[in-house]
Amino acid sequence: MSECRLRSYDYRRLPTTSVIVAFYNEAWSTLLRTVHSVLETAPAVLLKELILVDDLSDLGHLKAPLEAYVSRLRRVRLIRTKKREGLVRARLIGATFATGEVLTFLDCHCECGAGWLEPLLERVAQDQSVIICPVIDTIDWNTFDFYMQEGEPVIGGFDWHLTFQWQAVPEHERRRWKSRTDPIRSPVMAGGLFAVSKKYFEYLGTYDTGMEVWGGENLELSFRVWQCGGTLEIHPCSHVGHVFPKRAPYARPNFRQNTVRAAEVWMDDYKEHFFNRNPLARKEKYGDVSQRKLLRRRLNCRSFEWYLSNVFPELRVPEDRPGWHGALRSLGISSECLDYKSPERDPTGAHLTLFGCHGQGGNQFFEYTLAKELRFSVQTELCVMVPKQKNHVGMQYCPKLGSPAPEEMIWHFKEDGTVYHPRSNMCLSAYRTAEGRPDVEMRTCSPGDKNQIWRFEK
Ligand code: UD2
Ligand code: MN
Repeated sequence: MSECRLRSYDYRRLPTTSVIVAFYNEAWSTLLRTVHSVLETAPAVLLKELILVDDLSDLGHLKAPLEAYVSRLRRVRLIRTKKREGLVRARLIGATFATGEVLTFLDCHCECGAGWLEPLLERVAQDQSVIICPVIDTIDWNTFDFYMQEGEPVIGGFDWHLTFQWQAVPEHERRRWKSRTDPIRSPVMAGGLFAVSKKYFEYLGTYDTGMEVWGGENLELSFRVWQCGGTLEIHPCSHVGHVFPKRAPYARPNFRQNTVRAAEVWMDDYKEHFFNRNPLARKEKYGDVSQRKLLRRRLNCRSFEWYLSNVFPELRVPEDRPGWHGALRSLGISSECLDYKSPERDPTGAHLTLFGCHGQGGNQFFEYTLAKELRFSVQTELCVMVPKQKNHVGMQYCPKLGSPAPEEMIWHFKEDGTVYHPRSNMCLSAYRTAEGRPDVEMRTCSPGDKNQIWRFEK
């Protein structure tokens, strides 16, 4: 942004930083692109060191060749972990070697944009209790071109499955700004790229070291900083490119355990909405979180309810009334449940079908609300509806928070299990296609027809 180019910084007033990059089996070119872009863009007076943490990689080029290469570079340190730690503990091991006042974390396949560091350091200097992230631009996975996010940056959010997602800046945040270069508050961070005062990070309890390999730590740190009195922001003048690969260079076993740890410690009773949608998480062995709960008490942190109403009011809190949420099993074709097919999975655009009940929530989780909507909420809030003049069942964005649902989205889910749609005067029915595939459509209601009877089950 032109406004960003016009800003100038007094280096004497900015804190110094250590940049920490943990890596596991990263390619030579992407790792070195990260290293050199930090060295070329970070003002020498501000960069104490760049700490590379090898999380016990086994690729040959990361052994002696990397060591030799790095030894020729000033201010770059290479640390090796003694066992595979996962990104949380690898980053923390790096942090123990940091001599700068601010810790700046990056992934190992990044390219820093010109002037990325100064706004981050300036913000930490202004307010010690801020975790500040750059805008994350995309480095194309095929061509390795750098694509800068144009216009207003996106911020971080999540749904009740606790999957991270990007979202637009809400109106109440935009109203808070005095200029386009103001930092933007974000409910959660993507995870990899941020700067934080070393002292404050330690005060906050660094990371949950019970988290393994990958995932979930970004939500945990985000909840924690907000609930414990700090803020999480994205600086629109700081840009860092990141490769979002099709496939990571390492196996990512399930990270449910990490997510459950975050939910158990920070979400109070709201964690139930997550568990309802993810029954496997309820059974997950997540280890001991007593120290983290103690930390929460010691820092006198606020409730998740406070977080939701003050930091993330856009997130609709599900009703999840007993008996009115879960998988919708058909009594007629009793092995099958209502199942959402995303547009990528179903190019015909029907979006709703039947699929063998799997008991794992996800695409089979629906909620019947007091407003008589049938809601599905992975990423966005979708409502089951019947388009005008059609007898097929579809999905559309639910009405905005606080607005009533249009008639197409209103259902009478009766005690006898029929799901009646007043607007079309028809009932949701299971049936088999000509090829014998189970599916759903709207049909004239016929009392007693098992194909029109549905049960929510957990
Ligand atoms: C995103 C974050 C990432 C992290 C992750 C959730 C961005 C741009 N990226 O996924 O930083 O927060 O969400 O956990 O926000 N690594 C290790 N040891 C391991 C596994 C990974 O050191 O066992 C390193 C890895 O080499 C990389 C960093 O940790 O430098 C993050 O891993 P990633 O790039 O595979 O994660 P990403 O970008 O898909
Ligand atoms: Mn990454």
